Amino acid sequence: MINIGKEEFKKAYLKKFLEIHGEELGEGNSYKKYEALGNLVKDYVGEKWVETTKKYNNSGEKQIYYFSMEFLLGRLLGDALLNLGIRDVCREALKDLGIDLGELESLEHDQGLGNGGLGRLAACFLDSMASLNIAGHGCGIRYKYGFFEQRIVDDKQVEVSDNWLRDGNLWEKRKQDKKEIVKFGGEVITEEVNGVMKFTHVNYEPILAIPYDTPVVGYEHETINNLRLWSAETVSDEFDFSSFSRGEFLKALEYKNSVEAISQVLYPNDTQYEGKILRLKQQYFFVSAGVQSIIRHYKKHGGKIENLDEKIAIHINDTHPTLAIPELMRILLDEEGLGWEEAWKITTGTISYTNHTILAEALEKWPIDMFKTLLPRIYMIVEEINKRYCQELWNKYIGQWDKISRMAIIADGQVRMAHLAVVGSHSVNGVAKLHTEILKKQEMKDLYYFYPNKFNNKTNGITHRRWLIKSNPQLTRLLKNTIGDGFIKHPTDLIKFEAEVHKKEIQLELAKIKRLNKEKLAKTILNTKGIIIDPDSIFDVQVKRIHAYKRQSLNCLKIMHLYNEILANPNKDMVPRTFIFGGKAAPSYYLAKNTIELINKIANVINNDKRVNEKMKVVFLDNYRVSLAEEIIRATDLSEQISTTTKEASGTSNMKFMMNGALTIATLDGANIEIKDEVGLDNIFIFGLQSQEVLDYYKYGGYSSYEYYRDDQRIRAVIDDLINGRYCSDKERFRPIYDNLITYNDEFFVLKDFDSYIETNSRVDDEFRDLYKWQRKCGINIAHSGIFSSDRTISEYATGIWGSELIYKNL
Ligand code: 26V
Repeated sequence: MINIGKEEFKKAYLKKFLEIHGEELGEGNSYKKYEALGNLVKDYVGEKWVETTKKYNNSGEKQIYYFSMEFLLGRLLGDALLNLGIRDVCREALKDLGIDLGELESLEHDQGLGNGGLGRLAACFLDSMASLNIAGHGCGIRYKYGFFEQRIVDDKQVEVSDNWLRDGNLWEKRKQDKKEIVKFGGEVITEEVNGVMKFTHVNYEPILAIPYDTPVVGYEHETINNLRLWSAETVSDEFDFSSFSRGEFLKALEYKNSVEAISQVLYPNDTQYEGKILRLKQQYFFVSAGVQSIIRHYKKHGGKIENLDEKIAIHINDTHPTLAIPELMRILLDEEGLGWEEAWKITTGTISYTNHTILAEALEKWPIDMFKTLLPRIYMIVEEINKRYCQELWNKYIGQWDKISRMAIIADGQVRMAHLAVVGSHSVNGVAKLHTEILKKQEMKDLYYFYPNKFNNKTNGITHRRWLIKSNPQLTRLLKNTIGDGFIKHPTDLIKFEAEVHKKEIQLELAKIKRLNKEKLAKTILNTKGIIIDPDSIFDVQVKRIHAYKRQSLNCLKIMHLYNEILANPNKDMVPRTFIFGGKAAPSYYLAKNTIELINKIANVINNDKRVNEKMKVVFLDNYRVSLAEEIIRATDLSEQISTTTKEASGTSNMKFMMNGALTIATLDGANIEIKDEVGLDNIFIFGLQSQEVLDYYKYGGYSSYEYYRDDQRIRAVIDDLINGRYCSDKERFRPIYDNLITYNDEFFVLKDFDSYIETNSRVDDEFRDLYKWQRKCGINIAHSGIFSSDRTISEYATGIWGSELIYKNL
């Protein structure tokens, strides 16, 4: 904890302002004020950062490296202040100077280097590792452009590049001296020297990898870990001026651009995605730089290669960093001179892997030719891994060629990254109970039966520091006043709140806090969208990536149906509702973009129909991102978690909503199941198909969406409304959604679940009328949300996967 009083802080701030801007603090220019504060905070962080690194170097404790292509950090200032323990002092000090801390915090550009759940999970994990004093560091790519910014123009999504570094990034530090070289292309010369095979990589293209380090501040400032993001540059930046006169200058520039392209942009998680060479380059680039720098550092501080797996753990976030396996093998074999068996034991002992989805389109596979040409030595190693593994398979499954080729790493002209990840690591985990079961019994069945001990479950979590303490200060205050502040360090202590939630005054207090947060969101909506919403209405929220399996379409049909009902019965007795959506569609995912347009068209029609406006409004919030999520989630009454059962590996926004006292309407999918188990069926609204029913439909068929259309007049009406011009004068506009639901038999069972969804929604309405009862349920959700803190998840990873004595001691 930093010990500093208000006056001292003021002085330090004014001094910092003068120092970095060369002028005294004056009126206006808030960004300069933000910069001064950020730099001051960085000073506080800096000393401890060096100290932590020194401590790690001397203690020899096991170092964990979390490799991920995505880190969706959001803004950093507020969290750093909170974890340093000076957010309140800072707020007061700035207030005296006429500055609003909230305003400065909001000037920071979100660090949006991630698509969604997977990238945000990586960010929550970094926060938890630092806060639990675990030596856990991130390794990824410093994309020049983050995930695109979404604008809504004429109701449609338009993508704008996210130039997040434009105004500088005060948190990062370029570490020129820690650069690495990554080698692409070329050939491998194989020769025998003194009876040992030697592999020499020649004629390759060297690329410079420059690390940028960002401090990860742990709660109470005891530990500051490191997030290292790599940027690609040409090996030599000096232009050969003689080439200028030879007319080759432009060529040189072109080359520079092609190299820098490697860390230029984050790939969106597209359904139509096909293996692109630039993505493979990105993967090898950061993984090779990361593994090389880990080993260099390890050896520099006296580490012995034979003990690597006792001292280092490398965790791969989905298959994207799987090349860490052959890269580590390459270093151990070619540079350290180990034999295959020993290298393999160390590699598998070091690496562990998390799977984040069962969606087939996300399983990465690379064409052999592309792989081999770009990474010739790595390909040889993967081939050898595959050969030895297939030999083992052969020993066990003699003659079962089909099975062996199904399980192989290289087959059908492709390299299967998920198989490589399972074979080359000692632990494979899913991210919620159902997901892990589906991995074991369906998606990776063969691999599971071959390696039963590798598979385990680690249900996801979220950092309660950002998602409760920082983003919902009023609720945090109430919790502190009623159950003390123990839950900050031990989030499962939130369970103590359960004893309070039956009290009327607590229920009223919860309602008051929610109302305040709703008013704030209503203001944001008015300012950004020009839509007036009623803070007394139910805020019914679905914010997440737009995808067919997440079924924003089901929510749309519900809203369209409600609209029909109110028009048919203007006196319908209901609680007014505001339907709020947010989320980005992958740029080439046509159906998802069509869904965004549908939501906006529905909003236009409904929000301009005075006959229904006292009862319903619809809002699509542009550019959903971490900072906007913080504002929305604390103001939500009803959290929509309505994916087709079996499809959402875990979900993490479900946990954030719960922790902020929203009730959940959900299918029994992903971590919704664990949430239901925690709070009990009385405190969550469950509907829809069960997982076995979905799996059976997929296996045996038997579902006809047309029959639901034909037999249910409510469904017929809303489906017809998609193509009769009701929401858009161009009647063909929403034909893709119509076709998906009717012509192509509704792959995600939207119509099948419609009835139970509508029925469950009317139960929501009934329950909401009783404020006390509703708030008691909200309170129970808050009380039970502690186990969904990523501190619990990270403790499980540390003890169950990364295991080391020092880690056990820390927990
Ligand atoms: C796949 C691809 C394919 C190629 C282009 C870029 C790209 C980027 C990401 C992905 C994988 C996405 C998997 C993912 O985000 N899964 C989500 O992980 C969350 C954290 O575990 C989990 O809560 C969500 O349920 C799950 O959908």
